[in-house]
Formats: sequence, structure tokens, C-alpha cells
Amino acid sequence: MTYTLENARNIFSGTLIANAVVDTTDAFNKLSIDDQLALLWFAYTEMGITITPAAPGVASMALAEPLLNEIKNMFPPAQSQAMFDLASNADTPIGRSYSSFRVNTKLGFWFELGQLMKQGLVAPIPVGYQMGVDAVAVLETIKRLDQGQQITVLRNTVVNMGFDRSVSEDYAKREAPKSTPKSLSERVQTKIEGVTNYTVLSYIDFMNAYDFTPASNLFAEKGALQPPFQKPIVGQQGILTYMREECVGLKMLPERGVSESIEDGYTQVKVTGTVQTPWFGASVGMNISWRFLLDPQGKIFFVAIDLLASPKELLNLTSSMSN
Ligand code: 45D
Repeated sequence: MTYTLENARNIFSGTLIANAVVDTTDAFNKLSIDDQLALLWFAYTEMGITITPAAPGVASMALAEPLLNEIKNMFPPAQSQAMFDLASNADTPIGRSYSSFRVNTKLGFWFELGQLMKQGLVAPIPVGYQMGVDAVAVLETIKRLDQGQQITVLRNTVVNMGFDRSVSEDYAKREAPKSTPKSLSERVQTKIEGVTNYTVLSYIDFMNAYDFTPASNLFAEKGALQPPFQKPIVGQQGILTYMREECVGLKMLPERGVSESIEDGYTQVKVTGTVQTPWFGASVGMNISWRFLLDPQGKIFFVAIDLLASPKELLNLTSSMSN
């Protein structure tokens, strides 16, 4: 068997991912833009999870500052219109600047805007605004999701705003900020119950140390990394850029796994555990799995990171649906 990106994506096919995130996002996208903004505001302020003050540090906020100032200086109706334009993907100068931001800058931008709304410096959602019944239903669904799924829904809506999201998805085409890896004395060696594979253990340790050059070198030249609900990023260069942009401050806490030799010297490894984002720190642990396919040289041919449907999925380490 020759492995391709397509069939690699099917390893450990019995993994149950958090489809509720996709379903909720689809239902959300069908709502009117006014309802979308109101719903997000209620979800964001009522979910009871708070963003850690240190988080905007990962966000390259200098890029968002001019846009925030521009909005701050507008009259309230224009402020509301600017938010409406962002949420409706309108082709405006603000929509174009926003599109050029990385994911963390987009999140930081809305975090600041939310602070300004709370302080009364940017137009809030009108008091007494009544959402339609569909929007109320989507909000109720979001409130019942676990926190990891809730913040993923919020993140996805923010990523989808602005004129053209494809701009910020093109990782291989731009230079990412260099980050400072943790010093050797600060690093810890991760243990994973059931897994001794050196590549997998090194991957986790390099990622937790924000040491992305050696982390990306663990991949085969044309290897791929598939983040939750996204297309795979293919090739070492794109993966390195992606890591520098989106992985600073992530804390990976793998728990257990299984490793199996398969055809032609390949090895498949599934690991489950949690990951914390710098935005919410230790207060939100997302249940995830890593599905690795390693080539005969021990390089990562493919790894998918999936948000799991439920904590129960942390114990599902079988190779397919049938066994
Ligand atoms: O007024 O091994 C609204 C990879 C509008 C890498 C707003 C990974 C209305 C490889 C927008 C609501 C990264 C894939 C205001 C592992 C409004 C790897 C504001 C996995 C004010 C393990 C809203 C990592 C705001 C994972 C401020 C799974 C919303 C990472 C903010 C997941 C939302 C990270 C934020 C997630 C959401 C982070 C900050 C899901 C952050 C979510």
C-alpha cells in the first residue's frame, strides 16, 4: 500500500470528533448578521469563562491597534456598522485589514473590542435586543456544549469574519514571527502511557517548549499537519509558519496512546489527552487526539489533531470502527 494524504486521513477512523461544533457553526451561519453578533456577545459574556490577561501577549496586537483606534474614534452607529461589516464579510478597508491578521491577532482584536464595549467606549449590543427564535435555539445549544467545544465555536466565528479568510490560511506564503523557545532547564519530558515512540514523544516535548524548528523537522518533507476542523497544512515550511503563528503558549498534556506497526514499515500512533490554550489557561482543557502516521524513517507523514466528541473518547484507542 502506498500512503497518500487522502488515505492517511483515515487512520483510526473510529475516532469520534466533536461534530456538534460543525453543526452549531452551520446553524449559526444561517442567522441574520444582527442576530449573529448579538448571540456571540451573549455567548461570550454569559459562558462564564474568562480570557487570561496574559493572552493578548501572543496576539501581535500592534497590528490590530490602528484598527481599534479607528473604530474607537467613530460615532456609535458607524461602530456598529463596522462590526456588522466584519461579520458579513463585506469588502471594506477594515474588512481587508482584518483578513490579513493571523488567528491570534483576530482573537485579540475582538478581545479588546469587547473590553471597549464593556467600558462604553464602543457601541454595545442595544439593550433589550431580542434575537429571533432560531438564534435563541443556537445560543441554548452553545450553552450546553462543553467548554472546549464552546471556545472552538467562538474561535471559528472570529476566524471567519472579515473580507477574505483565505488570506490568513496561506501559511506557506508568509514569514511568521520568530518565537523564543523555552530554555533547556525549563523543559520537562512527557510520558505517555502505552507510547514509547521517539518521534511522538519528541513532538510533544518540542511543542511544549515552543521549539518549532526541530518540531517541524520531525515531519517528512511533504508531511502534513491537520488541525481540528481544518484542511491539512502540507510541507515543513508551511507547518513551521503555522506553529510559530498559532502554537506559542499551547500546553499539550497527552495521557495515553497506542502504537501499531502497519504495512511497508509505517507505524500508526494514536494519543489522547488534553490541550490548553494561552487564551484560557488551565481553566479549559480541550479533549483531543493526535493520530500520527510515521514513515519507515520515523518521520511524521501525517498527523491529525481532532477535538473529541466527549471525554469518553479519551479511552477509544482502537484502529477502526470494526475492532
Ligand atoms: O461583541 O499538536 C464576538 C494545534 C462578537 C497544533 C466578540 C494543536 C461579538 C498541533 C466575536 C463574540 C494548534 C493544531 C465580541 C495541537 C462581540 C497540535 C468577542 C491544537 C466582543 C494539539 C469574542 C490546539 C472573543 C488546539 C473575544 C485544539 C472571543 C487549540 C474569543 C484550540 C475567543 C484553541 C477565543 C482554541 C477563543 C482557542 C480567545 C479553541 C480561543 C479558542
